[in-house]
Amino acid sequence: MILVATMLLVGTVWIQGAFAAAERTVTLAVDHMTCATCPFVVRKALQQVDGVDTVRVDYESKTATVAFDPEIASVSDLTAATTRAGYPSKPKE
Ligand SMILES: [Cu+2]
Repeated sequence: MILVATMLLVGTVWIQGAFAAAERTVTLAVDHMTCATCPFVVRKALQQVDGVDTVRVDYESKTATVAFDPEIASVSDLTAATTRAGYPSKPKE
């Protein structure tokens, strides 16, 4: 009986762990990207935010797609980071 309870407990912890590791992806519409160098600045700014995993910036569509851990970072952390770098952004609809 104790063994079953322990297994259930371990199972619960494991599931919570899996949830905590779940990433969220958001696409941001980024302003002021006027030349081909801008995406590198935007990408660097986003990569410096704690909890950010991958960043893909697309100059053509003026967007940044960011995969991040929602337990650590929020969308507003991301938009604040690009804004500080000179590129205001907001979640794309
Ligand atoms: Cu530029």
